[in-house]
Amino acid sequence: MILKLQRNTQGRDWAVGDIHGCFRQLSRLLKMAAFNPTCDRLFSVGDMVDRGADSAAVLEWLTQPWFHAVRGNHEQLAIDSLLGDKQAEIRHVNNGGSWLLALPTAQRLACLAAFQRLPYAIEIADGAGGKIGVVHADCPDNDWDALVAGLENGTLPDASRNTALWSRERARNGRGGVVSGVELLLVGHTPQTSATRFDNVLNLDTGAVYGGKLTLFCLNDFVELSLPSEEHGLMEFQLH
Ligand SMILES: [Mn+2]
Repeated sequence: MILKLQRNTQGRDWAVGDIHGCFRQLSRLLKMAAFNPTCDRLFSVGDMVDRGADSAAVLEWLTQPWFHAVRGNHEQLAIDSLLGDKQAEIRHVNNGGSWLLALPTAQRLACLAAFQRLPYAIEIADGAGGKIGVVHADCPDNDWDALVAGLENGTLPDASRNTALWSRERARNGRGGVVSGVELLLVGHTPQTSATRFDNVLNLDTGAVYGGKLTLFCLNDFVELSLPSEEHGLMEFQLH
């Protein structure tokens, strides 16, 4: 599954790093950005849920017409758990997913349906041949067009799917090479101190749920905007 969109000509496009249930923080950050839901759009690099305070709010966010997300490994664990995979359920709970089991059945099923609809990748075309890609962890084989074709044809190998959801190679090695077929690839998954660019891959996961910050990136002018986590802000306040 892949979602293909055209660049927004009516307003601004923003992308946000791993939210992990920090939806209140995201709301504050969107206010700072003067986000306008009537014309702007927001893209999530996935891992919207688990560990943070307000994971169940994901259902409300995913119904907004201006909010588009790719699937993260945490959404995949939730899907596998909800489909009855006991090992996935244990792994999910051990990774901050107990909120899901506490939900009423109707909401659990709504999460399953909403997460199963999440594409593995989003492509935003600028109409002049330029593309921005969004995927949770990384683009397999540094080949965007092959990823898109594999998703469209249903022929993506499991190893490539795992790379898209789980790989940390690029963040660990510092350099993983240029991804062909896109001007810029937006990812998350491996927390960085600040939004970090490896070749044409920009990692927007700045560890909001680990006391870091939540980061927005504007696709129109490449401006970044970050908000420290509330816990971190409180600590600073007490120290002064
Ligand atoms: Mn992840």
